Order: sequence, then C-alpha cells, then structure tokens
Amino acid sequence: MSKVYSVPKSIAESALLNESQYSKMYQQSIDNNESFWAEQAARIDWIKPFKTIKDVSYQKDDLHIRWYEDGTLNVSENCIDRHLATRADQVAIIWEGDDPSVSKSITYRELHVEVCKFANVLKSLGVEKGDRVTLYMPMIPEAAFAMLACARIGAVHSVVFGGFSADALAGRIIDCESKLVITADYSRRGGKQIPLKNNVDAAAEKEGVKEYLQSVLVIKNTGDDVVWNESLDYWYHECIAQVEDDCPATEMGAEDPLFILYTSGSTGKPKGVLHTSGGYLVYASLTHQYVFDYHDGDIYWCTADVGWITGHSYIVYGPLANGATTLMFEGVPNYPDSSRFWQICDKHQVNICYTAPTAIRALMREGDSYVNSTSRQSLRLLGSVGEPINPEAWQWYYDVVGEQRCPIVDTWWQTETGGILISPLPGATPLKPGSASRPLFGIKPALVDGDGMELPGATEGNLVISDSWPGQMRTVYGDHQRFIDTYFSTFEGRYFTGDGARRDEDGYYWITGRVDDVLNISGHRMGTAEIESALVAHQEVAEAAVVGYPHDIKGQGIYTFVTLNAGVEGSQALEKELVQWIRKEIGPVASPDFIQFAPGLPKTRSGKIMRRILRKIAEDDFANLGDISTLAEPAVVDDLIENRKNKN
Ligand code: 6R9
Repeated sequence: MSKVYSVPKSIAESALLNESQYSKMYQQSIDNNESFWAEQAARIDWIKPFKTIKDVSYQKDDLHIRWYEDGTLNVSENCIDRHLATRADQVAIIWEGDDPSVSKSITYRELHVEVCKFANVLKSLGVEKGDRVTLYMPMIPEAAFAMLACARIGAVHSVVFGGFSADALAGRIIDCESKLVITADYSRRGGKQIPLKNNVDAAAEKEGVKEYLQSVLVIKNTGDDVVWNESLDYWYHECIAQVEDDCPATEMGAEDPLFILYTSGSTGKPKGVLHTSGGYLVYASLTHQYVFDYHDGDIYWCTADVGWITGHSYIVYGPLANGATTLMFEGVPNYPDSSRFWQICDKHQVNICYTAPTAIRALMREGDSYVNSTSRQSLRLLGSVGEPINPEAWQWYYDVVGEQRCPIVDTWWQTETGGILISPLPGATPLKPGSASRPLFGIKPALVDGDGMELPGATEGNLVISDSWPGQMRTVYGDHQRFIDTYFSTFEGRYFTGDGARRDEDGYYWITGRVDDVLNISGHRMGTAEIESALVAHQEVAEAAVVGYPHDIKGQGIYTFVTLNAGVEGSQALEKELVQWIRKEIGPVASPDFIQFAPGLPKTRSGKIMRRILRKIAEDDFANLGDISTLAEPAVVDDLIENRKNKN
C-alpha cells in the first residue's frame, strides 16, 4: 500500500476548492459539459460573444474539434489590457537572470507598452494576421513580449527551443513557412553563452529556408559580436525606437490559430501541434488557477523554458490571463551551485514552484545541504511535470524541499493537450507519491485494452480521453491526416495519449510511461518506470533508465542503465546488490538481466531520457541509433556504447 498524505490544515482552510467542491464541480462538468464550458468561458473577455459552445467529432472520417467558434477575442488583450484597470502597477513578470546579481520586474502597465511596441515592430516588418513567426530565443522577457505581440496582431508563433540546432530550426521554419525569425545575439545558461544568432545564420543558409524567410529580428542580449547580414537582419532596439507605444489588438476568431509548437512522436519528423485562441486560453486559465491554487498576490514560478508547452501555458498564457505574477528564469538549477532554485525562492518570495522530476533528481543527488542552507518559508505549493515522478524523488521534494508543509501537484499532460488533464488539486486531493491522481474538470480519461475495450474499475491499460476539452490541439499543422492517424485511429472515437496508466481502487491514475516503454517479461506486464523508481530508491543510485530487449526465453529481458551518486564506483558487488534490491522491491520477475553503470543518460534538451537510443544500445544495434541530434549531450552515447561493448 502506498502512503497517502491528506490535505494539510493550513491549505484546506485557504484553498479555492475542497474535496467535495471538486467532486461536485467535476460531476457537473461531465453531466452538463456544454454549460460548464460556457460558464468557464466567462473567465476571459470576448469581443463578440459565442453562440455555439462545442462542435466536436472524434470520428475518423469527420474529425473536427471546435470550441466557441463564432466568438471573437484577442489573447494578448486578455493577458494584458483587461488587467490595467485593476492591476496596472502589479508586477506581471519577474525575471531572474542567469547571473544571480541580475533581475528585474515588469508591471502590467510596462508589459502593455513593451508588447504594443513589439507588435508595431512586427507590423513594420510586414507581418500580418495569419503569418507564421518563428521564435528562437533565450529565456528573457522579450520572449514573452514576442509571443504576446504575435497574439496581439494575429500572427501565429512557433517557438523553437534555444537548445535546438540550426538544422532543427531550419526544418521548423520551412514546415510552417515562417517569414520572420525573432532571436537574440546570444543566450546565457549556466555561465555559458549559446550563439543563437549564429545558428539562425546557419539555418538561413539551408536549402528551402530562403524561400520563406524575409527578415531576422535580433535582440541585443549579451552585446557580443555577431555577423550581420544587411539584407535580412534588423536590430530590435533600432526598430522600436521608430514605433508608437500603442497598438490596437486584432479581433480574432476563437478558432484562429494562436501558435504552433513542434514535438517529437514515435515516428517521423516532429509534428507541428496547432493550438487555437479561445478554448486554449480558457483552459490554460482554468487549470493554472485551480491546479496551482492561485490566489491574487501569489508569486508563481514555473522553471520550464518557453520553448516547451509548459512554458507556453504555465509561464505565459495561463498566469497572465489570470493577472498573476509569473517568474521567468534564464539559468539552470546548478549554477552557480545546486542551491540556486531555492535561493531564487527566497530572493523573490516564491509561493508556488513548478519544476520537473529530472531537475529534482539531479538536485537530490547533490545532497540536502544545498536545500537546507536556504529558508523556503515562502513556499506553499510544489509542482512536477514532464515524466512520471518516482516516489523516491517525490518524497525528497516533499520532505526536504517542502518540509512536509507543501502539497505536490504531479501534473500529467502533453503538448497536444494544451493544459493539465490529470492532477491533484491542493485543497481537494489527498496525495499518493507517484500518482497524478484524478482528472480535472471536463476530462474523461479511460483505460482501454489493445482492442479498444474499455476496462472498468481498478485496472491498467492504454490511457485515452473519451471527449474533447477546449485546450485540445486542433490539428497537425499542414497535415490533418497525420493528426487523425496519430491520435484517433488506434482506438476508434477516442483521443489516444500514447501513455499507459493504472487506475487504483480510489480512482487515482498512475501514469506508467509511454506505451512503447511497457515491457512484457515472461507474460508479465512491467512498467519501466516501476523498475526505475525501485532502482532510484537504492541509496547509491542517482538515476536509472530501463529498456526492454529481445530475450529468447522471456520474450523481453530487462536492461538497466544506472547512474550512481557522485563519488560512488560501480562494481560487480554493487550489480549483485541492485539485482537483490529489485527482487526485494518488486519481485524476481523484475530482476534485471543486465545492469550497466553509466556516467550519464542520453536526454533531450527538455530532460527526457531517450529510451529509443538506450533500446538500440541494449540490443547491441549501434548502427541504428537514429537521429541523436536532439540530445542535450550527444557524447553520452559514445560512453554508453563503450561500456556496452565491455559487457559482451
Ligand atoms: C507537459 C509535457 C508529454 C509526455 C506524456 C507523458 C509524460 C508528462 C507527466 C508525464 C507522468 C506526469 N508526462 N507529465 N508522465 N507523469 N506528471 O511534458 O508535455 O513534452 O508533450 O510530454 O510526458 O509520457 O505523454 P510533452
């Protein structure tokens, strides 16, 4: 039996929703779905009110998803202008630089001016409603200004994470036919500089890009030298000197595109996930308010990069739609040292901190002293996103970081879902470490078997969502058929998440990971996450990744990659100990067939372990590793292969 943590008294007293309120509101959202969403739409301002609420078909031959379709609004007006009457002097964005001595605050009034000017610059460069604009930016306030400026004039932004290569950037510019790229000279992370402009220059040279790209707008960030191309490049500071500081917001249809965000799937090139305006904003606002129990005046910090969906929905759009104060951090968790996150919490009196398991594990590995040297008394709530959080990391986050005072919201969602779908609510949900718990309003999750049969009660299966919600993606940009094939063809009439999950006797969901990561060992289904979390629970283990590989007798064998804590050496004795450990934690069925000690694991730049590569290494199939260009540190792979060879 897993531990259950009831809602702390102090949280219960102040939270927006308690358990019975959540249950009632959830039931209403399911029973009277359209009226629920009609009411929720009032959380944003509409220029022209909508008459139709929902027009959705999940049927393959008539697939369409439309919300509030005949209503009109402007997203940037909702995130800025409508707050001016009541909170013009409230801080909208706190920005903390990579260098701990550098930070600044931008009020809603200042945000309005910055975004208007930015929008006027876009117009002066010929950007019109419906045009696509690619952002390749550091984590500086101008990234948020640029997104909101696009929204203000109806341009569709496509943010490409600043850690992607020139090739990846070029592919994305071409796919959505961007006429403008917004970038900076350099970005700063962990005391190092990344030459963004240089990468844009390289991308601009690639086959196909020239056909679309007309200008590159460059923010002077570090001020270091860049190569200048007179026919393409514009300095932002020169352009804004020539524009007005007011820009009327363009009236947009609820279903007009707001942004495209590229994400990798199990096959093919990255997909351009398309989100639209009205429904997305309603959903981002609702989930930001309730999941983070956001109260007026709270200082809220999401550590993600704006290059990912988490940065879109929970640094920019959700918080600003709610008139929140949102913190943006340029740097990394361990620079100048591993107490940086908690120092930021103290410096800015952060109340809500939302981060990723990979960061939590990395910091946990460095020991408690980096946390204990800070106060963290301002923290009220902690959040996690991006991958299953193993109970060991959860416990450390809860005990050490939050001092058993702060609930943890383990939020499950995807780029495709636009916002959080399954998560505890701080005042309403008793917590079980490692469980994303229960669905949010209007969300109908179901578990189905391989044939699409719905499985009742406490069970395990493929996680699907049976009905639409306003924040759902609408299509794959330029390839609607791929949208249908990827998400609506595996299980007829339902949205397939690609994840597996278990539902317990209390109706809590436990995400087991991507379905392609589920192992079948001698006919027993095993979540790789389950074995990993057992391994990580061992005192010497910092991080672990488990993959399946073909096994003559068992069908699949278990191959584990293990990163040890700093200062611990791998040995045969430790290997044996870990096997025993797993046998004890889960059972003999989960005994690893191989344990490989690894100095590091191959991760994407957003911190996800690339199991595809580990599977190939486990299979001794070094020739077919596929594309490793999106790895944060490609050299890790060479180490793994070397060690793998030594095992043979
Ligand atoms: C928001 C985001 C989506 C995939 C998703 C799942 C995994 C995200 C999770 C989680 C377990 C959580 N995932 N949150 N798994 N518990 N709380 O990360 O979007 O980058 O598109 O990734 O991440 O496997 O399918 P995205």
